[in-house]
Amino acid sequence: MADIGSTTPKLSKDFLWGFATASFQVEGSTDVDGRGKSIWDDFSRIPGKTLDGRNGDVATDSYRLWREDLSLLKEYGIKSYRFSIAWSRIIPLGGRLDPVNPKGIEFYNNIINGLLEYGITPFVTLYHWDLPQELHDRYGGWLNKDEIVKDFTNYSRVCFEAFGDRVKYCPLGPTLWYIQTLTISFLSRLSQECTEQCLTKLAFLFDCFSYHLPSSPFLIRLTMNEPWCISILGYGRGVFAPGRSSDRLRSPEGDSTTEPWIVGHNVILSHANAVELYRRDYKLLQGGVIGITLNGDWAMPYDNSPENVASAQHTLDLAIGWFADPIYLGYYPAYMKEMLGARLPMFSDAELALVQGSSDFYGMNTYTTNLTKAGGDDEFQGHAEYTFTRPDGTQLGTQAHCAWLQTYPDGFRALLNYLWARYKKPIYVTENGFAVKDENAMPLDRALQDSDRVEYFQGNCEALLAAVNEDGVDIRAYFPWSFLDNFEWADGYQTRFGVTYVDYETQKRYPKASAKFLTKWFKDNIGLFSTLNEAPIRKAV
Ligand code: PNW
Repeated sequence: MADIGSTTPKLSKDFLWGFATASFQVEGSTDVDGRGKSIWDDFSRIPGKTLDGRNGDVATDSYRLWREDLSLLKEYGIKSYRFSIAWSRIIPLGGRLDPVNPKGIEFYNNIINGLLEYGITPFVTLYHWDLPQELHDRYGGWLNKDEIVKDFTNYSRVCFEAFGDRVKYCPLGPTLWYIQTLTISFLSRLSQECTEQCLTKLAFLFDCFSYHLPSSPFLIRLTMNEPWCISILGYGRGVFAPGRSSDRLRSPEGDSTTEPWIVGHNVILSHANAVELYRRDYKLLQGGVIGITLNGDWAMPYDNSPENVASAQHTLDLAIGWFADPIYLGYYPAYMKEMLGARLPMFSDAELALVQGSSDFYGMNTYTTNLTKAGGDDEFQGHAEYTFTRPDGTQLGTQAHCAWLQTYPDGFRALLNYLWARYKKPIYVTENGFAVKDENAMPLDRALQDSDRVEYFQGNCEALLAAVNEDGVDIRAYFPWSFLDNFEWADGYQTRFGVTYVDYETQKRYPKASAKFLTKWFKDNIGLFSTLNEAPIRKAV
């Protein structure tokens, strides 16, 4: 039977997919070209903080090997690449009065221009955990609201200024850009009459237009990666930089009962201020979208007991609602207010006006599903305990190298549905991935046959397709974590998340079976049409 376009529903042709990385995990070259130190440089040097005492000095050497990396991305045929900018390469000392480093700007310009030449959309994260050490030393970094909000907003401005003009490169870009420029200069002459509302409407129109350009290579901006990890792992559990905690065996300083909540609040405000700046001064000219990305795994009650059912929602409130509720709905979750009382900082009315609506999409990093039981005193999990063992003793899925990760595609689909129903924003899956058990100890040829990772991605890709086509969830992007094996933070280099194997002796890259699987899957499952509704009826003949 000839098949002219299968009847199987596909993803829209605008669907973005690609691989993700983060600056500190891949770049290395930490002391060249004027880069300042970040909190991870110092933290990883404290004995006992990372597995085998490893650090990011070399990582995957991507600062030097960026051309090779871009060629491999092109070979993979991805549509978009998610990477992060190292704040301390752009402003080595971090602050608003500190000098900008042209070498840092040049490095990311090379990457952005290289991607655009290959027709790959840059998806940029401004902050993926590598705070300039100087800001931490000077005034306490994320703990100091007034300073950090201003410094993060300034750093964002430098990035919007330096990298945001690339919309001009899209095929219809020059025309679109010309029309925009003319309209804006006309309006600014009439600025008395032109209300903010009218400018916003106009920006929206341009945005719709540019969004629907065929694979328009505009920059997509993320302010922050995973505020829960920044706050809880950095200032509560003390296992990530800067390593603060009340546990004196772990850290000489810190207060896990108050600091994580202050840091989370300040991260939200810094994000919101950067977004406001972008929308006010850059969006009209640069187009594109801006948002935040949150980590959060699906939570399923261990059994039907009312307290365990409640614990699943408390887990979601803590992991996701803490940030998503204020940003998309305008308030902190009631459960958190009740649990934390006066320890949860409050937003002023003016702050809330900035925070609510400050993300154009829902940026979703997710890895697994936890079965939750009520109990325990862990505030950071919403007083819930997690397990992968069902009441009948079976495991939820395939175990990864990390204790916290098992495969469970139904949970991925359920979480997509939950987020769409609750926040009603298009979803960009900005991270999803699997570390194969003991991969680091395997000979190369076995490591390249990463069948557990293929199983993970196959399950989740099918779940994603079903969420789009059967459940009607608006999902616009999917970024497997990660392009390369890399520095897995406190777990050093033994945990490998890459779809590309990195030999750390030679820095040679080898595509794993999962890279080939994903490349083929997206080739087969991205359709020819913008939306399924617009597609002509396709029949199998
Ligand atoms: C994410 N957990 O972090 C990060 O964005 C990446 O940089 C990282 O490499 C990746 O996931 C894999 O770990 C997480 O403990 C770190 O649940 C820890 C957890 C979740 C996400």
